[in-house]
Amino acid sequence: MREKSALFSTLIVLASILPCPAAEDAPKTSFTQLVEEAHKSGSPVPTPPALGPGVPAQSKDQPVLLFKRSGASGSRGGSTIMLQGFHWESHQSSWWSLLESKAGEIGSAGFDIIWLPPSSDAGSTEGYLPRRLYVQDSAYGSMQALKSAIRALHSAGVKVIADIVVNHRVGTNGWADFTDPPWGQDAVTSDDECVDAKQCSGHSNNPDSGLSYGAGRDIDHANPNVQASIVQWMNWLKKEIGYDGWRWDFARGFDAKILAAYNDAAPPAFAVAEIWDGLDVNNPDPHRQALCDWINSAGGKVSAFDFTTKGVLQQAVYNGEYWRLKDSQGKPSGLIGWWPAKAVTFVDNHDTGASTGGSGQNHWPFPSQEIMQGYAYILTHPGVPCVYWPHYFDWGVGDQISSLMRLRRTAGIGEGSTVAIQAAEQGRYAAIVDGRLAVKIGWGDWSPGAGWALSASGRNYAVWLKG
Ligand SMILES: [Ca+2]
Ligand SMILES: [Ca+2]
Repeated sequence: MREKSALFSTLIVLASILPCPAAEDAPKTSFTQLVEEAHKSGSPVPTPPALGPGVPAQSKDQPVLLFKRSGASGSRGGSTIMLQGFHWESHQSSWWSLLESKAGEIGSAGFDIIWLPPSSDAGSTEGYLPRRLYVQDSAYGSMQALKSAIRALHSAGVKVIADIVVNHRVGTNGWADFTDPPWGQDAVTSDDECVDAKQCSGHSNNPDSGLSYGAGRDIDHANPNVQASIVQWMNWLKKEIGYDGWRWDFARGFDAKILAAYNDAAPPAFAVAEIWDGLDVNNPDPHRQALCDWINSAGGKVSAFDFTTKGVLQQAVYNGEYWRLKDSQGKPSGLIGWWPAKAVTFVDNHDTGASTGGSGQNHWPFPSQEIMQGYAYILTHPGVPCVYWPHYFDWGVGDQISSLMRLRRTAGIGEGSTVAIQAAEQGRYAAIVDGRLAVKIGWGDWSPGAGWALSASGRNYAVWLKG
């Protein structure tokens, strides 16, 4: 654990924000291209990209005065670690009961936060087509089982994050007959598919304020009745169900400023948004710039999953292209290189990776044989690392992940830690973090030298602590 004065924390935050370069064009790679890119494991080794120097930034919405370290409140000494507490096939079993039975293990492993799947009644068993928001009986179990699991997790010292899906909603019997809470059809955006299909008897005068989603009715978040209803529901989730914070699903789906207003009106211990844009792995800067811009738009109050780091890291591991992990300014290439305090890093999630007991989604998986290289990187680097349930509990590497988590905490590595990259080339990457921890991934040799103790190692990774 590190003790830091408030001023020092502020300086770290400022240092983290200022390098964000000015906005560039949003990446134009489609989701399909992105998936194809990820699957090109056998592709020829490309030439290292010539990245221009980042332009120091004065974005329109400087977050400096707005920013608060809300993430730290869910942490133990700033080394916050998160667990994604489900996968795509979790609905097949009594998941809330399983979580309750594992609560002690989750807490003692050192997870500060767990993210649960969407728990409202839904038109799909996974929960991402929410129907009756106040009905918390779902394929994962009953409301009573959910509340009981959350109580057990709280007793184990773990905060619980709800998956908030409000970009869209489905009707109770038809396309847009919303009950519990009741919303009129003026809750539906004017450009939703149900208007064209003449399945709504009415709709809002406003078009979507973000991306649309074809499988559910896109909601008009400018509608004051909708806004009040969502805020009331989220506060009920806190008070009645016991949730502590929010994971914002499909945050590209509507105006970030309204999302931030909801977040403010139902204040979380921790909040993180899913912003999953297409990535050109040979030019990742526009991708992480878009994450910075979104965080700024939301007033700097909500973190973002670091999809840039995920994409660059797995590409590096596929072909040994570890030069990808160092940007033109010598920093990490993902969001953690520019705004680490707002980055939630991960190796895979329920959409990108494999799931246990079924085919799952598996849209953009990390190379499975090298999964521990991924964890050796994110658990030794800044940001808030998020461990994926199947990796920890089902893949036989839980002990290795747990060891890395202990080293992170022992060395006091946290959201704003400083990375000094020692090697980034074909076959190996090495860095010293905060002067206390050294890490190497890849098959190439590297050692921090005298005065360091080898503290964890496995397939193509090693971690040392300063002696
Ligand atoms: Ca829609
Ligand atoms: Ca939308």
